[in-house]
Formats: sequence, structure tokens, C-alpha cells
Amino acid sequence: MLTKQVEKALNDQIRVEAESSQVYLSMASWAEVKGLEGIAQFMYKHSDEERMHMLKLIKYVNERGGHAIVTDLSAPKTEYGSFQKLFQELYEHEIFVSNQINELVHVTLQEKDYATHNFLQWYVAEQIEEEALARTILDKIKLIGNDKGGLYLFDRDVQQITVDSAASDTGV
Ligand code: OFO
Repeated sequence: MLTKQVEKALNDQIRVEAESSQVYLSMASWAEVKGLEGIAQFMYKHSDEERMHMLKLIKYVNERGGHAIVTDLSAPKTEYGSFQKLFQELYEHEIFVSNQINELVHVTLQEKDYATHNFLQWYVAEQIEEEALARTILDKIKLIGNDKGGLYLFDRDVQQITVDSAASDTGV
């Protein structure tokens, strides 16, 4: 059984994951209308992954005798300025999510809920990988600068950059 504090903290995280999914969906749509097809596909995929993170939490809360709450969500931005700014925002958003996960893990320790603490280790590991992925992409973007040919190749290849390939690039 979950304590009220853990249940609330998990429900807050369900909302964070749902909002993350919407943020990346909005980024995907922005990239698609700009003709950045590869970036759009990358963001659509990322949006689906965040939805999966949300579902995993919903199922866990309900399995443990809590009630996972589906709420309204804040609307993401619709304009991102440039593809460089887009990925910078992705990176900052992942850091925000990592901080949220850390807070959540902290609550489980305070409440001595070691089962939920254990469950959340998957999210802790996932955030390390997602931050590594975002940093890898930002490094590539710095190399491109304002080169149009570089952007063309980046847009073509970004779909192949996965969490796993970024982790092996950075030795994580
Ligand atoms: Fe991008 O992260 Fe969910 O957890």
C-alpha cells in the first residue's frame, strides 16, 4: 500500500511525464511544419516514450492500491525559434524532469517505501541516458554552426541517434 505522500508524489510525476509528452509532441509539430522531417520524427518518438513513462507510473500506482489521477495539462509552447533552441529546450526540460525524479525518490526514502524506491531506479537510470542523449545532440549542433549542409545531414541522421548510441558515445 502506498502512503498518501508517496501516492501524491507519484501522481505529480504522472503529470510531469504527460506534460513532457505534450512538449515533445509540440516540438515535433513545429519541426514538421518547418520541413525538418528527421527532427520531427525524433520528437514524435520521444513524445511516445514519455507517454510510456507516464503509463508505467499509472499502472504502478493502481497496482499498489493507489489511484492514478489523469489531470488537465499545461499547454506547451508552439514556437521554438530555431532547431538549436529547440534542442537546448529539450536538454533543459530533461534536467527539470531529472530534478523532479530526484524529489520523488527523496519522498520514498522519507516514507520508507523501499518498493517504490526500487521501482523508481528505472527512471533514475533513464534520466542519465536522456541527459546524455541531449548533450550528444547539442555537441553535434555546435559542430554544425550555421552550415546548411550540416543541418541537412543532421536532420537526416538525428533519427538514428538513440538513447543507447548516445550512452555508448559518452561512455555512460
Ligand atoms: Fe524524458 O523522461 Fe520521462 O522520465
